[in-house]
Amino acid sequence: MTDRQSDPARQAGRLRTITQHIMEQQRAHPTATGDFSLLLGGLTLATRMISANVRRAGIAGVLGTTGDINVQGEVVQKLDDIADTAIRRCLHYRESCGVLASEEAPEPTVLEHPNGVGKYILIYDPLDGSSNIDVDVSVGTIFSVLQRTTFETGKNAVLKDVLQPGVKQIAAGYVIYGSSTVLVYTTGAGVHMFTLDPMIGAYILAAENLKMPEVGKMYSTNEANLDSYPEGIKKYLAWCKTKDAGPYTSRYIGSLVADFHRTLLKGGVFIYPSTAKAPKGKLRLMCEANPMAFIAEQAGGMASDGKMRILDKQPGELHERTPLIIGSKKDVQRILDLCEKHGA
Ligand code: AHM
Ligand code: MG
Repeated sequence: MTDRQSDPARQAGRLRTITQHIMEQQRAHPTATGDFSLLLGGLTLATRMISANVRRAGIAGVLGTTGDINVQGEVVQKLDDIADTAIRRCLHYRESCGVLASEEAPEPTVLEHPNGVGKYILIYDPLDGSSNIDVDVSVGTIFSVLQRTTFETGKNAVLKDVLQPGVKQIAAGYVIYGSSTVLVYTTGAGVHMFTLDPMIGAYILAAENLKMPEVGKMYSTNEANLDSYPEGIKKYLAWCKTKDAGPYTSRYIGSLVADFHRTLLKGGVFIYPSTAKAPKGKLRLMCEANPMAFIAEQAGGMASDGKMRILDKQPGELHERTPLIIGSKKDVQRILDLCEKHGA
């Protein structure tokens, strides 16, 4: 490296932050108003705050549970609560944001703004992978953005606006609080990845237009549930262990964000089908499966519930669950063929 290349000032000039990236994308779409960057700005601020809390969790005394049970019937961790509050606070005053729908709350919250109704709906899982918080394993935030269609007020009208299929998402993404804090997002024009530089507190572009390998060598599933998996999935997992498959590796973290992030970068497949414990699947369609499916498809991958494309599913309720098979195109297709033959 020459002196000129290693000069920190020159390097800083080459860095692209997420704000610059979003503005460039916006310029490429002349009809865009800037409202959307305002929304994403609030979200990136919130995830930086969450990241700071996750990094200091053991020192700041925020490990453990709050003692509450959420709408999903699950124990609320202190960090779940901190993450949800950070997102609400950072989005509350952004006029473009009209509705917030959290995995932690039973109903969507309509935001009142002095100058009218915000046009975007943010659906999110504030801290995914809660069971991993206390053991220092990667967790994440997942988000999906929809546009309001009716702008009507009243509980039922808002729900009608929120319950749109994933294909209508105008943006989706996640942040993984892992060995570094990484944000991945799409607005339907490719998948872009940023790393949080803790020294300057900004997300810096790491890769543009990410593509998932067409086929991978890893499968990711909670195999303890195998006995009650659908036959097609059982057949696939049996095949993965044959010489023919040549050989596959098993990786399961138990944080969707972390399992999906690895699948996006390395290829392979993540499977959470229906089980005896969770007959409709465990993962939430609107705040977990839809955003990941949008990213997977934009990266050249696939996402299905075993019978149909995730993004085409019409949600009947905000916290609806779904089976999820997501990852490299050829791996997902192989599973779907087996599901068709043997049952999904
Ligand atoms: P959470 O949003 O309450 O953390 O639950 C979702 C998590 C996913 O991150 C992960 O894929 C799955 O639950 C793990 O479930 P299991 O422990 O049944 O394997
Ligand atoms: Mg979750």
